[in-house]
Amino acid sequence: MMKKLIQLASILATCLTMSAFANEASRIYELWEPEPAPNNGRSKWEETKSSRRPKSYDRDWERWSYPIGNGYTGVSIFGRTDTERVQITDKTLHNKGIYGKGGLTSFAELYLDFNQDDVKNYRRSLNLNESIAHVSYEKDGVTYKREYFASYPDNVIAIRLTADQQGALSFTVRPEIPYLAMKQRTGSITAVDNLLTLKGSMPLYSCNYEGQIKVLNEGGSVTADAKKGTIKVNKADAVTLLITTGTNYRLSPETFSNTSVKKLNPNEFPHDAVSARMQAAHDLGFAKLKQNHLKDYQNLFGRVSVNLNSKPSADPTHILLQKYQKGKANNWLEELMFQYGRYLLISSSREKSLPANLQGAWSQDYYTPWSGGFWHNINVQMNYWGSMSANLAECFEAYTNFYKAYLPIARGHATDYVSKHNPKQLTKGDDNGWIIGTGANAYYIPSAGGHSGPGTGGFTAKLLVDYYEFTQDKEYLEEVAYPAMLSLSKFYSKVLVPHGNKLLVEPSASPEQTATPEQVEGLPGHLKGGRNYITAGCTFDQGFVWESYSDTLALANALGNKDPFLDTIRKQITKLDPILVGADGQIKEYREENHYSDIGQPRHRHISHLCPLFPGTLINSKPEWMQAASKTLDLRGDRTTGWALAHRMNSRARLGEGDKAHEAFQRFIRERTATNLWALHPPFQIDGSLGTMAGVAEMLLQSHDDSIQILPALPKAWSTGHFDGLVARGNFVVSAKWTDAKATELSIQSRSGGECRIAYPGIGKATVTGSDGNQVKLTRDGQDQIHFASKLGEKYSLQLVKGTSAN
Ligand code: FUC
Repeated sequence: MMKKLIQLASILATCLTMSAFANEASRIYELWEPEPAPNNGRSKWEETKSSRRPKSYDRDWERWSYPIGNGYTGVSIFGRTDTERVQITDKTLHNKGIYGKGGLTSFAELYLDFNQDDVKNYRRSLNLNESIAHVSYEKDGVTYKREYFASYPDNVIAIRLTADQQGALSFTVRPEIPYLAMKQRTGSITAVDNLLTLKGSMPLYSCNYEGQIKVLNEGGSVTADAKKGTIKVNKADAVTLLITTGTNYRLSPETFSNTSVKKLNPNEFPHDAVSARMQAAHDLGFAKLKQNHLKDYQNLFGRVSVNLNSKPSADPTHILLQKYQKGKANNWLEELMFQYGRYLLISSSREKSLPANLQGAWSQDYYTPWSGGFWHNINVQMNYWGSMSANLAECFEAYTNFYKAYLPIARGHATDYVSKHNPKQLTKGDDNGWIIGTGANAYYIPSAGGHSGPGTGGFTAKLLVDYYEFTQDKEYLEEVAYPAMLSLSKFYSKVLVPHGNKLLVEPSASPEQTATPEQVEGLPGHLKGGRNYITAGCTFDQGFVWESYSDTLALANALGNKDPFLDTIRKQITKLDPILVGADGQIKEYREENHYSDIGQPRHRHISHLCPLFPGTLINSKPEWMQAASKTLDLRGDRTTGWALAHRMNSRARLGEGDKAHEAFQRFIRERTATNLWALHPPFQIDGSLGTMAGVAEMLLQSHDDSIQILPALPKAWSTGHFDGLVARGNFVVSAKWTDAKATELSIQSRSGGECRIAYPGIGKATVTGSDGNQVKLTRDGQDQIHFASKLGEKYSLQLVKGTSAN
């Protein structure tokens, strides 16, 4: 399905190397420190009911370790010289988790005992251009080096240790199965020749796991200690460590629907698969593995550059961050954060892996905060907001596959939901659509309800629609996006209840907002569990019904589909009345609200009533609603958590408020970013990193309203710069250069053909040439918009005329 896109992407990559911004490729983005990550250990392991910070919390891991990953496996590297710690997460390994419904838990720890102190010229780094972590230092006149990477194509972790003197490498390889004492898993370690095997099971869901570590020495010797489960390397010249992990997990409807121990087949073991991968990696050897890894990774990472006229900094990352936190603006750090977001997405979400979870692919925990799941009331969606615009649509395929696997369960949930809340609307069979609620994980798919209304479904489906709109993949439209939208719309049509001449979702809840009994006294809704206000027609739910209906109609149009149900949508969409402006000029969160925050916490992290602004589009359609959204953001304020700042940043970008979007980004960096640049809620959650990455792209390029908007929310701080390779809906790849906030160069590659409509102040006077240098026939829609019929694969340059407002 992606083949055509990938082919075009590589054509484009070639074009970009020849482009005016060619030297961009030489900008190296790296995180680095002159010290190893500290490793003071975790807090006590005992079980806890705190979803935010379980007792296995490990501050050093969270703030200082460097993450690498290949979608399946996440690895955290400390880079130590006494005892190196390499913590390994396999996204499929779950214990019962914090809520008893499954939760991510650490797979393994790998310790390398070097016992080297007082080293000189120490440096550790994480190179984002190559996705390789490095450690180097000197000890007793010998220079030691290490490289670490996680390969997606060969599904293996490779670590290479070298020294500049022969026979200098002596250390013990000592793996550990964490949290065995907690008795939720069994496990043992064997050491035979040069192979360590970690094996056991997680009886809760019959999950069998295996990890293998192969120690390949060049020179010297290796000796296994069967009793201790370790391997000793003695006087080697160089060593390659290969690590493969696996479980018997299957992404399938049965895994979600089967109950408890029957979720997986207890008689199935990953041994053969893990061994075969190890053998294949061994046969390839380190150099070829690295070559395969670079080819795969750089094809994705190398597609986009963003240059905000910054000077690369020589400071260690924690100093760079500290200076920024003390108020020193730094565009380099902002660029680095953008590329780090892209790096983290590639490292935690690949075509054949599970999607990026709440912590991406990294958890050293016994119980990962919030179970390390796929949170569907904003977090998992935020993980993918930037996937298409930042030219990483392939990474979203992980979510599509997840969606396909959970769809039968989600259909069952829809039938149950309608029979519970609106039984008269129930259709026999399973034609009641589908719905997913908030706290999903690799083994469990919840229904909507509780603290978040069924808008969670539309929130999710927006990604499927976006995937089609960005890639123009017709097969996806036909097989995934349109059926998903039609079916979701059917579900929504059954949860709408007439209120006068309006149709309102009932019951309805604005995600996680909490109200007091005094606030809701005398109102038609009620407080659930004493906190969440459950009512009819919250903006979050009404908004997503509107978005889903309108997307369904648009996709039906693209396909020429005439399903009779579309008439129901056409009738109902006019009665949704989703956006209401209150007495303070705010977008109301609840219909019953008059003044801002009559109901709910005024500074709540969620801004779910602004979802029709971003990622939705409804609010964008009316200037007075845009103004009300801006007012709402002012009232809500930016004193909030990591991911919540990312939503504010994207929302401000949609409003064209570049400086305010930038302020949210700055606050995110100052207050919610760890020294390894991970996003902190706190604790660590990947959504903030990926959401702000999307925010940068959204500030530079937008395409939600049928036109490609160039530099729609440029802040003063970025008044000069250029970008290459961002993607607009319609599958257009855009490059732009600007000085003093005015575009000077613009080029567009059409990856799917079709009408290309570009909006920019003064662009009406521009001319467009194709790759042959000939002028293209175009239509000018006034001063600020042009459009032309683009040809598949063609690259166009725009000549912006001096003297217009564009130049
Ligand atoms: C949502 C948020 C919380 C947290 C959780 C994982 O429910 O409201 O703040 O991020 O997801």
